[in-house]
Amino acid sequence: MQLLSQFLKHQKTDEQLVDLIATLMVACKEIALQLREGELAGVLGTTSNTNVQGETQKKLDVIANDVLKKLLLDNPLVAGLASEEEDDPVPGNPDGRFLVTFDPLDGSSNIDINVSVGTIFSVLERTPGEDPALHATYLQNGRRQVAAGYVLYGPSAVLALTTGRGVNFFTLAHTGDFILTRENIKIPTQTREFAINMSNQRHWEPAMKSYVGDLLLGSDGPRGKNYNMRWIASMVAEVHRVLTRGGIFSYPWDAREPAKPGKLRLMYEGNPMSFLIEQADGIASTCYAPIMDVQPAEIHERVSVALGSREEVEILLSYHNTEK
Ligand code: P6P
Repeated sequence: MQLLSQFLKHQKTDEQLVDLIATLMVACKEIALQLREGELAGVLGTTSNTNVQGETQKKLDVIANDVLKKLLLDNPLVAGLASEEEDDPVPGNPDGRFLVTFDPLDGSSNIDINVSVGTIFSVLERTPGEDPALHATYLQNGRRQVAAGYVLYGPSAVLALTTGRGVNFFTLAHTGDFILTRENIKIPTQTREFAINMSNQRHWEPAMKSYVGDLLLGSDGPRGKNYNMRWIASMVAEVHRVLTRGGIFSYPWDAREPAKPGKLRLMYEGNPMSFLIEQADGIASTCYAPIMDVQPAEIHERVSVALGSREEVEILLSYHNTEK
C-alpha cells in the first residue's frame, strides 16, 4: 500500500507541489466528512445567495469553498486562488508560488438527492511580479498547469491526480490517508458509451445533432454498433467513468445562450479535466480545438467540451470537420 505522499516523492515530484497537494487533500477530507454527515449536519439545501454564474448556492457549495479558501490561504506557497464561488480572485501570500483554481463542489444539484459530487482543482504558477489580486494573473492556458485533479465523493472518495507524469487514482482510507489504488490510467481508445444531456438536442449545432443521431441509430446506422447512454449531471462522476472504462462526455455549445461557448467553465472544469484526459491518452476538445490551447480572456469564461476515448472523439471531430 503506497500513500499519496510516498507515491509523489517516488515520482520525484517538486516538494513544494507535494506540500500544496497535501493541503488540497486536507480540505477534500473535510469536505468528504461534511458530505457524509449530510442531513444530520443540516448542510443540505440552498442558501439565499447566487454566485457569479447566476446559480443559487447550495449550503455545501459555500462550506466547501470556505474550507478550501481557509486552508489554501494558510499555506504560504499559495499566491492566490480563483473559485467558481468567488466573483474575483482571492490573493494569498504575495510572494507565493502557486495559483489554484477550483470548483469546490461540482455537480452540487445532486447533493440533495445523494448522488456523487466532486471537487475539481487546477494548479498554475504565478508569473514572478504578477499581482495575485488581478484577474490577468490567472489567465493562463491549460498547457501551463503543473497539476490538476479531482476528488470524487462517491461510494468511496477517490482522488484522480496528474502532475504531468500520467494519471493515478488514490482512495481515501478510514485512516484519513489517500492510498494509491490505480496507477498509470489509460483510457480505452474505443467505446460504446456516450454521455450528453439529450434534452438540449434541438439546440445543438448541426454537426453535433448528426454525430449523436448516428450514435442513436446503433447497429442499423453508419457506426455499425449499438451505444449505451449515461447522464449523471456531475462532470466529476462522468469523467471518472471515462478514465476508468472509456467513453465520450460532451457538453457542447447550444443555441439557448448563443453568446456562451458552452455551460462548463474553462479554468476550473475544462482545463483540469482536459489535463487528466490527455495524460490518460484521451482527447479533450472544444469540438474545434484542444481545450488546453484556449487562451482564457476571463476567469469564469465557459467552454464547449467533448472529451474521452481517442478514436471516438476523433470521429466526433470529423463530423465538425476538425483536424485531429
Ligand atoms: P445539466 C454541474 O452543474 C455541471 O456543471 C457539471 O458537473 C455537469 O456535467 C453539468 O453541469 C450538468 O448540466 O444542464 O445537465 O444540469
